[in-house]
Amino acid sequence: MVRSHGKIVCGHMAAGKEADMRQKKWWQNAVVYQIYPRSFCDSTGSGMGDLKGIIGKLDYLEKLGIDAIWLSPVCRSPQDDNGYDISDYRDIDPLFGTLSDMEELIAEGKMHSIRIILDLVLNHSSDEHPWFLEAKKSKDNPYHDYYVWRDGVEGEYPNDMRACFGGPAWEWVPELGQYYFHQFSVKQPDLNWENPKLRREIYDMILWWMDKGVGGFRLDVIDQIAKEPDLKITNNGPRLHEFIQELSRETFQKGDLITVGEAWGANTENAKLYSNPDGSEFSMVFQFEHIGLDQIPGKEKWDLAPLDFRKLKEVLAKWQKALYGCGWNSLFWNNHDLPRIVSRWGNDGKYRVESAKMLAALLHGLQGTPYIYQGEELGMTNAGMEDIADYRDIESLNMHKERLEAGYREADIMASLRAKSRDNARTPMQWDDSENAGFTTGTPWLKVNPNYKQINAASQVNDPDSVFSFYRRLVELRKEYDVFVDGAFELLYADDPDIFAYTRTTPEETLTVLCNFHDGEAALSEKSGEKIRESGLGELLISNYKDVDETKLRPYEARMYLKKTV
Ligand code: TEU
Repeated sequence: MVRSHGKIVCGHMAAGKEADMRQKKWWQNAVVYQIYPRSFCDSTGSGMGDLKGIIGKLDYLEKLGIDAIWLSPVCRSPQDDNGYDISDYRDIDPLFGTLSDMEELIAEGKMHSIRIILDLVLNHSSDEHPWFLEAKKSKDNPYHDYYVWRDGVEGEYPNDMRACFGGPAWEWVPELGQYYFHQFSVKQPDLNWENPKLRREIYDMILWWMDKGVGGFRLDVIDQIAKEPDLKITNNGPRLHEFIQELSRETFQKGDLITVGEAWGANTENAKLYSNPDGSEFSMVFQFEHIGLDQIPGKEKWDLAPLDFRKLKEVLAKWQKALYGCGWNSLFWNNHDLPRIVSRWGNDGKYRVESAKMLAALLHGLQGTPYIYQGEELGMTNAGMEDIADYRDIESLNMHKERLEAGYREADIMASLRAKSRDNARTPMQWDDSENAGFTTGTPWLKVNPNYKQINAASQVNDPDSVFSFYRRLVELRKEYDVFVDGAFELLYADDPDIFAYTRTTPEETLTVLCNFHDGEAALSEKSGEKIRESGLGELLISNYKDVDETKLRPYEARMYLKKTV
């Protein structure tokens, strides 16, 4: 990798570089499991998941084979955005337990070889954080400059910027005659990263968590910290990488951590900075280019469009190639903000099991660190909730209100929510077929998906054909064969309307992944098919049908082959 005019250019890897890459970092063949704590396991009957509940499920997670847990925020919070509005970064919210429960989770995690990754929300705090309560007192308060303020007149906003959850991005504080800036809800004022004192407080807080033995951090909307509201810049602000490099130098580089930045504004160029193998920023970033491929271009995620499958192949292939040898991908279909992948791009009816496995194989064969979102390993589906009264998410509720006021039809709004609401991912984890899916003995904070009697962990953990067992084997394979970490990516069947296929190659091994993304049969066409058969694909590592037909892929069929070349 060489730098030329500030850009990182990757071509063929130089021999030295290749050797370098082969000195694996622990997180390169790791698999991370994301837990949304309020929906995972309730140990008290409060209806809300908690840390003790997670501790009780470590055996389950060890069986799945994962290396780390990314915990969505559990710090003290008024819960306006389910914990993404933090009022004390150094304490645990009583909803989830205590600081000593967290220490126990870290220690017990170690016993199970599972590291704990905390979610750092550094772009904004809660408006109930003591910093903000002080900041609001007066313009000369030492904390005032921890936030982003503009003088003004009530009713005349500094500009027309909108917040992500609807409404203006400015909130009036009459006592000060000023507006504060918030990219998310009014209860999530943006922190002012221009202020070195604020940055130092943040670093000290991170070092404090590192001292407690956490295994890494996921950094919420990190590409939005260097905002320039006067220029209407939210993500990728001019000082972004300067801030991130300082943050990394002052904190992460003092430990052996996994760090992943959430960056909706990531592209393949800046991702090479974010995930530079020299460790100057993060281990990797979450990029979202593939996530927007089923909405009307230029509109909101609620404006639904069928998935552009060819584009999906193009985008994932582009990321695989661009970061090869000079960065690192994170691999995910799901998280707590996204609909369930089996409902979204698979088939949650007749082919639920096949399509859940196919999507897993497709993702886990790629180069990068895979993330499994709780319940994905069971093939959990979208919530399907018909009544707005059952929704809890601030983004969904605000959108419903705004679109009704704007004259949208209720039926269309509800269709958008059923497809894309964040609550789809947030229904309680389905542990067994007892009441409330074994998640709680109380009343769950969000309704359990009624399909829990068919889809639950208890029925899958010991079934060799289950979605769970398929994921478990994929996690194992990543550790067995170096090609999963090192192999160079090549897309096959690029123009095929149904097949997503690729190879990963090292001098010693070739991994071939063949997937049918749709519910019809897909012929393995003569031209590319022959090429594949001639060379021989090697050993079948994993598949989701009982037998193999060399000429075609059946609905949602997935096969992964490994050939040793030396
Ligand atoms: O999400 C960032 C973000 O931009 C989301 O709000 C996203 O646009 C939306 O969910 C898509 O529907 C992060 C967290 O993952 C999310 O849960 C938080 O609400 C948000 O930041 C604010 O902290």
